[in-house]
Amino acid sequence: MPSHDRPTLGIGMIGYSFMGMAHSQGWRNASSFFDPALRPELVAIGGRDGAAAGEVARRFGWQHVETDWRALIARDDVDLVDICTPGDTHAEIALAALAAGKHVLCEKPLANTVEEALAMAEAAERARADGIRSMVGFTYRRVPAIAHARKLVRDGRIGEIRHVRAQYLQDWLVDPESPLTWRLQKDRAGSGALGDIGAHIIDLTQFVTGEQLAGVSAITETFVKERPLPGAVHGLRAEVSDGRGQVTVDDAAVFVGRFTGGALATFEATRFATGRKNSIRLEFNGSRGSIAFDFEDMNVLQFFDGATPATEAGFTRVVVTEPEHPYVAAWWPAGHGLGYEHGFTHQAVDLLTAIGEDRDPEPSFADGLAIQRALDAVETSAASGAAWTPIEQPAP
Ligand code: SOE
Repeated sequence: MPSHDRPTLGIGMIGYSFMGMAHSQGWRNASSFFDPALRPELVAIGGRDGAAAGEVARRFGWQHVETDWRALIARDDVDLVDICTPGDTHAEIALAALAAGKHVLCEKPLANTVEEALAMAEAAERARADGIRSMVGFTYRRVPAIAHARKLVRDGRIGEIRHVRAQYLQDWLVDPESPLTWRLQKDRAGSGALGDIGAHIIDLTQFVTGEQLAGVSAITETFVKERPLPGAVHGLRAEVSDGRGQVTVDDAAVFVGRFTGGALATFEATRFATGRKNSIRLEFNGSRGSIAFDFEDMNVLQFFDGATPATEAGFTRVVVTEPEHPYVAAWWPAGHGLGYEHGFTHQAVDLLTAIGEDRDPEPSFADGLAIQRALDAVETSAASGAAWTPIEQPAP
């Protein structure tokens, strides 16, 4: 049972839109269902539009609103800075927060460039010496079925991994009149489908296999090159205005790769998979078995155990809602299932636990840097006509 005598950790979150709301409910629920070593206090939410940030503060229970992110970082009652803003601001905010001695949670991808990600990883490493922790928000690792897949792989249940198949499919840009929001601008988002959702499947495949992507050969495409400029924004929806502008990021990225352990991989990240809203499909084929996952059926893991006699073998539909499965015991009785938002609660709990127990949370900024290098290799390969492009590996 959650206890209420845990020491508190003051949270200051910058950004209040989609991710801001997802993180808000994560912080809110962390000590309601779980009992992490520290209890989060929702001290301040930051956003330039004070009225809009204030509305989110009222809905989720943030105590204060700051319209200047530097003022939020400077607050004595803020111990951890949670960055939920577009990628072009991650590095500046994270570096300032670390310099001020604050723990940092930063949304994915870590940054817009390898240079920024490197500076952030180095600053995080320096701050670590003073007990300051940092983590990058690849939340889908915390979907129970995915965490369970990693455990099966670690326990050797599928043996040596030969094939990795990963797709992240969305369709919210199929309409050519959909507005040119910040996610379609390279200077704000870094890249398109590649960094926004391709980064997730790179992280997930590395997380499940325990290996690193070693190199890639890639193609990318921008199917709709010009779109209406955005007008007024209402919550998560933007109106269109009269002008038009250039799309400066990829709409889709397709690449093959090789993992450090030798597995061959295919990746597809697209916002043009008509009818697919948020489908993350992963499959791992090993020498002893296979695992498959689809976020559209996120409480289920398909497991093929090669040790089963051929007459009885087949993919088993494992419903990942038992108390023995990762994260599940804290929630509902078996069979009741979890959703998209629960990953953000698990993320908050894992981070609070790591800080409270003086351990390094995962994924670290160094992990975020490794993924940034993979994204960069995909772009380099695509620009050169799909030439094989090795990815610089983290120091052992
Ligand atoms: C938009 O494509 C987006 O919100 C991503 O930015 C998130 O990381 C993913 O969870 C859902 O889609």
